[in-house]
Order: sequence, then structure tokens, then C-alpha cells
Amino acid sequence: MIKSYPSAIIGKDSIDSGIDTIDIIDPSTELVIGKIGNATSKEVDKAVSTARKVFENGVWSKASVPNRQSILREIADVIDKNAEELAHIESGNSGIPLKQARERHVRRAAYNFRFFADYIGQTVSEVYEQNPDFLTIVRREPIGVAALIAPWNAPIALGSMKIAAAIAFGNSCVIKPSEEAPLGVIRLVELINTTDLPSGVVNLVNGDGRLTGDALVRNAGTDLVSFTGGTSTGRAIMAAAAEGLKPVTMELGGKSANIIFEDANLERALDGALLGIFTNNGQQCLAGSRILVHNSIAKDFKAAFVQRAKRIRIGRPEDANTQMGPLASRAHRDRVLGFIEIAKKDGAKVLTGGDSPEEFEKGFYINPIVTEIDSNASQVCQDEIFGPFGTFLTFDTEEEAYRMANDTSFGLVSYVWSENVNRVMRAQEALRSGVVWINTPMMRELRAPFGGYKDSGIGAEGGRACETFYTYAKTVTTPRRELPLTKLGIDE
Ligand code: TXE
Repeated sequence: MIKSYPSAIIGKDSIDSGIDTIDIIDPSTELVIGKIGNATSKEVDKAVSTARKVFENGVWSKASVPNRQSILREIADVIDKNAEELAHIESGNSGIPLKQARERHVRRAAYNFRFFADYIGQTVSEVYEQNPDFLTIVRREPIGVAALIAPWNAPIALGSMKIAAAIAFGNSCVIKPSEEAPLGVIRLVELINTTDLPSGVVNLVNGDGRLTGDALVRNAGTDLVSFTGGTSTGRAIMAAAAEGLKPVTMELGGKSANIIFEDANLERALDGALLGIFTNNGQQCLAGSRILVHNSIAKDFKAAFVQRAKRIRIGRPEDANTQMGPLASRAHRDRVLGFIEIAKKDGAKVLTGGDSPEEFEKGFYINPIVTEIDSNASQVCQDEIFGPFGTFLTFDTEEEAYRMANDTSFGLVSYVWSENVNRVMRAQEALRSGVVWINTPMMRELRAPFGGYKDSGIGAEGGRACETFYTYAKTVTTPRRELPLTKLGIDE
């Protein structure tokens, strides 16, 4: 049965616009599993004004920190209690293997709320008293209504990060999940609505990005915009937000270099390189898609990598054994496959993959792709492919490795594998990316900022980064004694 989902959840009410219904497709079967309506600008307006009303009545924005902490923890508990259901929905709608949805995405969603509950209990404010006549304090106040726009590659994990960060500091929000994979976030918001969080703090609108998403960004009642998605969409959203002078954070694409030096622990580097490009079906902004290997070890490393890539277990997302599921949509799969021809034209050698596994008649499955190429200037080394598509490049010197790693318009993450601590220190300094992972794949420390250099974004997510983004800094100055004031209008 095809279920109809609301086009908006405003407060605790589900609303169906019934307009321009969008099919939601299970990428493993290609079957339509649901329909969502496009929230119209009228519905967006209603969601925003509901969020604003709740913000202004102070029930959440002025709630005590212990009160907010206990509700954030209650949300985390509800996620944990319903983890199995959430993981199934997420996996069924996105093609992410159920095991990864359960152990990484849903667990992370609960952690996001617990993390911010802990964080707000430990915040400190600035006090300036260098001038002994005055005491100046800096207070942090919530801003208002946050517009949150989430992508399809990790909907619950990324959407929950935005909701948790926005509301922890007292804001209300309206989230727009991706129209390609909204079901996990819809269920998350429904679950949030079963807790003691005041109704209207979290609202949701569904629909096409250029209609509903754009209406949300431009709505006069939204005060700031947090976006995760593609770079060109990020540019469009920033331009729309600029008209209202709204602050933005943008977590955009990447073309991350994974540098493997000859003195690395090669077994761990191999495991890490495979995880870096093939986790989450290869659809992640932090993917280590350019694998830069020192020439002296390149031949053996590539051979071992290809052998392992061929053995990655492609399967139905719900199977416990599955390591890689289908890509998220037909259009996306076709786009990823299109890069094979581009690679060949640029002189690349396809070492494996790109064909469809025979056992699946339906579903957007592809075998993991590994290519090698001489020039980092090729489009496959410059464009974000956002799929299970790794490209090998080789280098002779450290400087060459850093030059190549930095020679991209992106700058989200870099990976470095070396057992030489001095080299590691040189590498982290030379690399132009917001995050550098040394001898580890994908270790997300929520206390630290996660954001990109260059076209990979603006701003960051993380403890203090979110505190700064989601609050106004209000400077309050008081004299410590009655200081003489110049008396205007009185003759001296
Ligand atoms: O995402 P979009 P797309 C990259 C990846 C991928 C490419 C395109 O390379 O191939 O982006 O993906 C909403 N105003 N990433 O086109 O468009 C949209 O509805 C307001 C990297 O599918 O960026 C969805 O909710 N909102 C990435 C969200 O933006 C708009 C994750 C993301 O969609 C809008 C995903 C508009 N004008 C893709 N247009 C990462 N950084 O992890 C679209 N949207």
C-alpha cells in the first residue's frame, strides 16, 4: 500500500496540501512506497508563524537550562526506544544498509540530542573588567526561528544534528527534509512530538527544494538558515538568504584526498581507504574519493584495494550481511555511472566496477568503481561524484602529495596515513581542509567544528560553532559606580 505523508507537520498537526504530489521510491526495489505533497508558501508561512509564536511566548526560549536538558534527553530516549523502526524507515527510503542506519545514523541522532543537552549545561559567558569603572558581560540569547534544510544521504543523522543544535539554545525551527528521502525525518519529528517539548518548537515542511525550500529560506519570519547539500544549491540558498541578511551555515560537497605514505601502517590504511570511499554507499560529503598513494607502494596497494573492493557485499539494505546497498535514485546512479566515460576520456584506467550486479533485476545497484589516472586535473578528480567511485593518483614527494590534495575547489576533509609523527605534523599544517583525519577514517568529534574550506562551505557544525551560530551575543555594560556624565544643555 502506498502511504500518503503530510506535506507539513505544524505543531502537532499534520497537514496535507494535496498539491503536486511527489513519489517516494525505495531504491532497492524501485517501488513507490509513499507520497508527499509540496508544502505551499502558505503552509510554510503557517509553520514559520507557529514557530515564531512559540518562540515569543518564551515557553521554550526562556525555559531553564535544566528543563531544556531534560527534554533533549527525553527526545534522545524516544529515539533509542524507536531505533529499530527509525533504522528500517531510513534504510528503506535511502538504500543505506540497515546495519549502518541502525549503528551509525540512528545512534548518532540520539547522541546529537544528548550531546547538546550536556553542552548547554557547561556553557560559559564572557566578562570584561579591564576597565575598572565598568563591568561588561556578554549574554547569549536564542535568535528566533531557524530554517533547516537537510539532504538525502544521511537524513536522520544530519537532520537531527540541525534540530538538536537549533532548539538546545532556545530557538524554534522548521525543517525541510530532502524530497528524495524524507520518511526518516518525518517519523523523527512525529516522535519528537510525543515528548514534553512544547508544541510548535519543531515543525516540518515537505516538498521540492526550489519551491518549498526556497519559500522557507525567503520567508520573512525565518532568522537564519542551516543547510547541508550540494555546492550549487548552497549558492542559490545563500543568495536568497542574503536578501533578508540571514546568517547561514553551509555544509557542502567535498573531494577529499586520502594520502597514503610509504611509512603508513598499510593494513590499516587499506581498511581506512575502503571505508572512506565505500561507507554509506559512497554517498557522503566526507568521502575519501581521491586516493593518493606513494609510488613505491602504489602497485601492491592498488591491487589489494581492488581485490577487496570486488568482494564488498552488495545486497538488499535490510540484509545483515550487506556492506553496500543501492544508490539513492535512478538519476543519481546514472550520474555516477556517467563519470566512467568521463574518466576514460581523460585517460583513466577502470580497475573494477561500474557494472550492475547480476542478481538484482530492480534497484539502483552498482558494483564499486575504482579507477586510476595520471592527472588530478581530470573532472573525476575535481567534481564531487558522491558515489562508490574511488580514483587513485600517485606521488613521489610529500610536497607533491600536498599540492595535489589542495588542488581542488573543495576543502572539507583530508585523510593522512603515516607512522612518522613529524610528517603527520607537516601534513596537517599543509592541507587546506576544515578537518584532517590522521590514521583514522571518519572520526566525528561533536565538540569540534565540522566545516569546510573553499567551496565546501561556510561556518561549521559542532558544540561551540553551533552555540555561536544559533545565538546572538548581547553585550551588557554597567558602570560600577556613579561616574560623572557630561551635562548637555547646561552652561558650565
Ligand atoms: O542535493 P541538493 P541534490 C551533493 C552531491 C550531489 C549533489 C546534488 O554531490 O550529487 O550535491 O544533490 C533542498 N532552496 N550533495 O541535488 O539540491 C533540497 O530539497 C532551498 C552533498 O540532491 O543540495 C534538499 O532538501 N532548498 C551533500 C536539500 O536542499 C533547496 C549531501 C539538498 O538538496 C533548494 C547531498 C533551493 N533553491 C548532496 N534547492 C553533503 N554535503 O553531504 C534544493 N533544496
